[in-house]
Amino acid sequence: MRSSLLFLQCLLTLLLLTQLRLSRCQHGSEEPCSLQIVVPGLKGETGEKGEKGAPGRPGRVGPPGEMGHPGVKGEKGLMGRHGKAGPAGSKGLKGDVGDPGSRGPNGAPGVPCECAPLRKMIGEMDILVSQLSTELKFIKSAVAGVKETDSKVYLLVKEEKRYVDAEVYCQGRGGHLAMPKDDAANGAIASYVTQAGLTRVFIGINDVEREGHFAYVDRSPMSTFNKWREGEPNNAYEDEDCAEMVSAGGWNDVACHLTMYFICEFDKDGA
Ligand SMILES: [Ca+2]
Ligand SMILES: [Ca+2]
Repeated sequence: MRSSLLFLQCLLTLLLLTQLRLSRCQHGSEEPCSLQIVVPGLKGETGEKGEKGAPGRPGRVGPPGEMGHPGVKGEKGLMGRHGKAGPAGSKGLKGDVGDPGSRGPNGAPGVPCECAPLRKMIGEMDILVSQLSTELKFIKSAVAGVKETDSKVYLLVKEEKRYVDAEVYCQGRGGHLAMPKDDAANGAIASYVTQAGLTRVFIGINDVEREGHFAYVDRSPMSTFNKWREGEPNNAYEDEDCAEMVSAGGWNDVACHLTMYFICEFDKDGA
């Protein structure tokens, strides 16, 4: 290494001397230009060691080193801060029905209705009418012994009277002696007589005004309907101008001066 440096120094010195000689020739000296070869002298003695030179410039950056070995796992760090809230999730399923809540407070009092007393009165009257109807029905059937159809009320009067007096009695109460004008009415009267255990009662039929031409006691004419028994009316002894009903419902003309029980009839509509 050291010898190589020395050789390189000698070579450089020789080259420098050659150039110096050439430059003198070109600058027009009077002497003819001739090429002289300078031969280096003998190697001198080794000089004294020089002083330490200034530090050299920093070298170039070297290539990256190899990847190191993985280090030992460190200890677990402290818990980080809370992250930001995530997006809302999807809607969940419907839950079960909850328990009933407690009872709420009472509402405000309502507005008093003026018709309330009237309703109460009507309600009480309805009850009263119902009671009176029941009582009247009882009096009619059990006490007075009344029988009735859809349009008539019949009353058996257990007082023996002549025909004329019986009619006066009935008229005094707003009616007449019973005037059966159809099977329904005749049947009702007949059952009434039978239930009373009677065999004969006066009814409102007579031929007082004209013999043989019977009419009802209110002077209304007789229709085709009649319940004359077999062989009646016979005007027996030419003295039978009034009529009676026997228990089976048949009619018979009898003397008006006889006295017997009788049946009054009253219109339900009061006419
Ligand atoms: Ca007669
Ligand atoms: Ca007769």
